[in-house]
Amino acid sequence: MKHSLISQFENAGQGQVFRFWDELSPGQQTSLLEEAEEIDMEEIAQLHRSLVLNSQDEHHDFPDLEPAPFIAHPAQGGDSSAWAEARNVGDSALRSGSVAAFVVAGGQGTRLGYDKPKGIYPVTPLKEKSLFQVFAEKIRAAENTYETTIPWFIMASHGNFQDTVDFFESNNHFGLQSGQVHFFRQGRMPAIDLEGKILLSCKSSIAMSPDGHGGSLRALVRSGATKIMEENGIDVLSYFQVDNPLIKVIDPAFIGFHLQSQSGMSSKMIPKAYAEEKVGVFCTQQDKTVVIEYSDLPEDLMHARDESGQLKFLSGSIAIHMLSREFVNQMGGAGSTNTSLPFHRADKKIPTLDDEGNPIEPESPNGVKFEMFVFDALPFSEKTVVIETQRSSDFSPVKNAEGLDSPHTSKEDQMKEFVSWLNTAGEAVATDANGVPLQLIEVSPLFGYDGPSFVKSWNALTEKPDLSQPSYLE
Ligand code: UD2
Repeated sequence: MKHSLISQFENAGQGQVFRFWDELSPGQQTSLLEEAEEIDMEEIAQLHRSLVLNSQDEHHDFPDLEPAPFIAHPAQGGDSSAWAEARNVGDSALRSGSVAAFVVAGGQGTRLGYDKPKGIYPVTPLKEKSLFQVFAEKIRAAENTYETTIPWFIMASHGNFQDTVDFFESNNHFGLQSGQVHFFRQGRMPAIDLEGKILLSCKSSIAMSPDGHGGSLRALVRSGATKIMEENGIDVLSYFQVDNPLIKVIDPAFIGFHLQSQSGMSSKMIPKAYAEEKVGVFCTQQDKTVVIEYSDLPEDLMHARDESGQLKFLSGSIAIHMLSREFVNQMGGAGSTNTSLPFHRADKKIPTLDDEGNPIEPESPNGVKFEMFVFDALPFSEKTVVIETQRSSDFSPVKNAEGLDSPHTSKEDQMKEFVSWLNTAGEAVATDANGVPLQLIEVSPLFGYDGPSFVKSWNALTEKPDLSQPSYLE
């Protein structure tokens, strides 16, 4: 007898998913059915209608868009007493153990040309520590400072989950307790062709891909992460992306501003370096804070300038957020209201099969993937706050193999920050014209994670290293 799911797919015009059914082994049939079960066919049909057939829906014009307000950093004229107060609030929250870290690590790292989970990628200048190790050590450093435990939630995708878990296990969780590191999988969505047909990647498998970092909100709820938070008295999640080794994983001032404003979701911004920089932009639309992704921002707005000649839409989103547990529950499907994030369309080259089962390796996009973006949750947060941060101490992502935002630029930026801490400690360091030290320098987060913590450890050293040689401070 035909499986009822197969009939459902046929009735929805998606019978092609099972066209090689009779050639499959029983094990392959089961796994194909399991994938098919994850798919909401009504949702796929609706996305095909709205994002493919009526694709002008994706190209908005923004008549009422204004730059979003933000709290300026003290180094840029912000109110230093307000920052000190926020920091105190954040310090107390950390000491009381109500903060956890959360990294989204489900992306595919295609631009970097790396086929392992991106968190495994070596990024530090001297020791070649992986991204995951850098984050783990920053968490441990904060734990030491606040005499607390900071749980860490890690979202991986179906494709990289096991490799991610294995990497942590084989490295003893980089000194964290295994019980404080919580891994979970994000959801996935099938790719479709332009006619709306779900594509196969091989005879026994559907072309599924991660549902975007916006999928993290429902995955946090579905995986039980928000339950774990509740049981452990965790109220806020410090959200960051896996590609940014410079991130302040734990930032008391940011935590403080978030808590003071009773916000569901808060964000950090940096002034964009140039108009076309590939970061979203914080804007206000009908009294709500929104992020408009760089690819959606119309050219004229991207280049618009204010009276002083500065970019009008200056606030770059660097994907660093604070999320309250309650807000995650609300957005992730555990609340009483049904709030879901919109999907965005990405046209991709999707390897698939022809009707005879021969593989097709397309040379131009042949299908569409769907992703949710976490920043689309911002307008759902009743209150929200955007604070300014400094690029030099929070943002230098590794995205491309070479050029901008590459391992090379990120290592240089890490070393420039280490040099600035050494300078604060009164130590002169020989650098080139860009401030990059002439010899490799690396500072373990456990030695120092910002100016003050570094200076403290530096002053306690009985023997200072010779900085005219490659130096590692740990
Ligand atoms: C993102 C932002 C951009 C800017 C920039 C800063 C979007 C659409 N754009 O650009 O505005 O803030 O970052 O660096 O987000 N990920 C998952 N699951 C997925 C997809 C992605 O976990 O299904 C993770 C991925 O592992 C990475 C992060 O999300 O940590 C960012 O993904 P990306 O590389 O696609 O984002 P990017 O660089 O286009």
